[in-house]
Amino acid sequence: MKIGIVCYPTFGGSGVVATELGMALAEKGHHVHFITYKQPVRLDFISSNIHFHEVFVEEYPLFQFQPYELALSSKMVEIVEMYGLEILHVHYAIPHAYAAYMAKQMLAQKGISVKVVTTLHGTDITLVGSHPTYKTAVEFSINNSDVVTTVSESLKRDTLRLFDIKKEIKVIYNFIDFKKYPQITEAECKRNSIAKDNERIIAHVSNLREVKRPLDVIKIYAEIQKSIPSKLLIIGDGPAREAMECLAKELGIYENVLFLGNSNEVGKLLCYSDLFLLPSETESFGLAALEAMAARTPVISTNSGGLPEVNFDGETGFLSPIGDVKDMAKNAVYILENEERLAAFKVRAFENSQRFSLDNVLPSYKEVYKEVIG
Ligand code: GMT
Repeated sequence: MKIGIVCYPTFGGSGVVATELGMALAEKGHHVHFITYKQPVRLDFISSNIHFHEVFVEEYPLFQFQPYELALSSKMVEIVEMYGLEILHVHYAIPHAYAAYMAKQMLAQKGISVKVVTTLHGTDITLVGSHPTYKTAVEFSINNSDVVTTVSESLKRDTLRLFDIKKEIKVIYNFIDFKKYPQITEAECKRNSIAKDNERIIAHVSNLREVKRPLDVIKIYAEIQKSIPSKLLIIGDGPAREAMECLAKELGIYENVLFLGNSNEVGKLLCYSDLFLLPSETESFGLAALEAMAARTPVISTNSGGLPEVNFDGETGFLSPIGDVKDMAKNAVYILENEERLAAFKVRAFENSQRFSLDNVLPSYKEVYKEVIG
């Protein structure tokens, strides 16, 4: 098949899933064309079937905001025509689904048919997409896609609750390509470069936006380290970083918190970790939690959105109500205070992550593509 993939090229989960999907399809012999404004951060040109087409936005002094959708839809038309693409698979509705609809219409005028598959990822529905500023256009683009998928049952329910949807929505969970996931042995994982022998290592990975409740991460850790000697790794960067640093200083724990910034090697960094914190306000799936579990790290998270579909309470970690810092800290201490208990949680976290392997999930996307192109 010849597939165009449109996504955000940054460290966010939707871009990561789109990139991994494209690379997996290319490895299976499909021709995959990434169409976006920058080369996706996780994109490896591992196969001659992978192509990247940069969307260039011409700046003009009249524009207060650059018309990216226009440039994107023009690029989609160009690439579909040039390479005979059969499918445009757009990840994240805003503005990709809308731009794909426009591209499809422009191509139809030339007698060229292309199918649009839209994968909804989370904030494109729950936070941004349902805002009155965008709602009409997002609803229209979802209803006019040929196939719509969501990354969890919870996101499907949210989409049906927040929009007037006339289409069937298929749930296809996010996945991990375990082949690429570093299976680092304990000996290889040089924990003592980060923490002393008697210290536990706790991690958080996100874009440090408000929706992740990043200050709760610091507050939970402040509680944990009262009884568990430990270090906290913050992987990722974003608007709340300074506030997190200030709070850590205020609570007297700053020297135990390591801000590591964005990384392309999350898997390797997680090999150091004993526990993962994800106290998000909302999370359609929580790819970061899955990546943690794949690195044998139990997860302390909220019970919001799709997190209960990924993290099983009392088995792979614990779920708590949003903002309940005390409960999350209590659960974290329960896991960390006992060596055998921690080991059992690590095993179960890893075993559960296997449900979301590339081999289990890729066939669902291939089925969708086959159905849509008939
Ligand atoms: O979490 C973010 O703000 C990034 C966002 C994205 O689109 O890059 O993540 C969303 O998509 C991920 C991949 O499907 C999901 O794992 C995240 O749970 C989801 N984020 C939210 O729903 C807040």
